[in-house]
Amino acid sequence: MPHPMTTSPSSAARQQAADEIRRRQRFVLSCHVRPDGDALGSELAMAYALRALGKQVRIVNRDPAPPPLMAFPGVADIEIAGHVDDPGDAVIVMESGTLSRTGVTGLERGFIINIDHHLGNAMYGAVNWFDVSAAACAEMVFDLVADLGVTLTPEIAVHVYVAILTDTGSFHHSSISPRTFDIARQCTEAGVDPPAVARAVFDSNSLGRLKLFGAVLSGMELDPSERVATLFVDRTLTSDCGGTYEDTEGLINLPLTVKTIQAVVFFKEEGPDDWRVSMRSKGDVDINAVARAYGGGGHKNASGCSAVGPYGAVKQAFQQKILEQIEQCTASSSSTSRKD
Ligand SMILES: [Mn+2]
Repeated sequence: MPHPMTTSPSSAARQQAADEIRRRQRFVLSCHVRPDGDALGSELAMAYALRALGKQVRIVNRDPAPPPLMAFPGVADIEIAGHVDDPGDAVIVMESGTLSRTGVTGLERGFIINIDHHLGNAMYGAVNWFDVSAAACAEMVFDLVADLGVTLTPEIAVHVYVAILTDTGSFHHSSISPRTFDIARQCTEAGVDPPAVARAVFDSNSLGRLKLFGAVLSGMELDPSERVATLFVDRTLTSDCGGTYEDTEGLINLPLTVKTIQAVVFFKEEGPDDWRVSMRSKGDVDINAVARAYGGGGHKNASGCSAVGPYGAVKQAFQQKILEQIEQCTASSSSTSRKD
């Protein structure tokens, strides 16, 4: 969970990042595997700013962008590769807690500038600028672009805006600050059209994705107390709907829109009796504790792991462990605030 940091170490690192960028010419930018709106927006805002300064930039990601984000400037030109031979004069890694999270080898031979807002960043760079108070990594990039004296062009502004819009869950999460809206305002003044961006990001799904959402949600199971929702998908269901596993992105959040539901567990079949397990929760329900018990991890409200075994047994084990976490919260909140 984000918390305010003292400004001095962060601003010293920010200045160091700007200084190192000014004195270098050739850059490689990368981000975490399966890039999201913040990873791509941060990279592209940075890339446009560096090019405005006359520098050479390559963006190298292991995985392609989600289809709705392909519509934004420069996204289609990103190189998709698992290795770089030439790390240039500097590598700027954004949104990655560790360097291996990029899935790109060869970056480690470069001069690394690490820019991130996730708790627990491994500080793997020659420069490490890390600010957990930023609602999106792109808020940091926005500051860096200003430090470098680059004008906020429509291209830079749209990428910063998309990053903030997506990383805050459409202005839904606790990481939002007045500053988030101030940056969004400046992006809007620089030419961003918020309804057009929202249409492109949220209203550009394939029909297969919508049908898959319907099929998976139709199969949703609830425990008797209606606090834990269980979702299931396999390759057969996916292809019957004309979708892909990537199309299930974001689906896990929908059960949480029901008031009574406190947690969701989503099982994706990877192979026979082999499951990719994603979990989400509300408030103080710590599903990360459940993921850690299976060798996985993430955050308190969003975590994941792998599990093996017959579906019925795996499902029951997770449902029980999640209910235990919910009971723990209920017990601690009723002991501090008795209503009777
Ligand atoms: Mn982010």
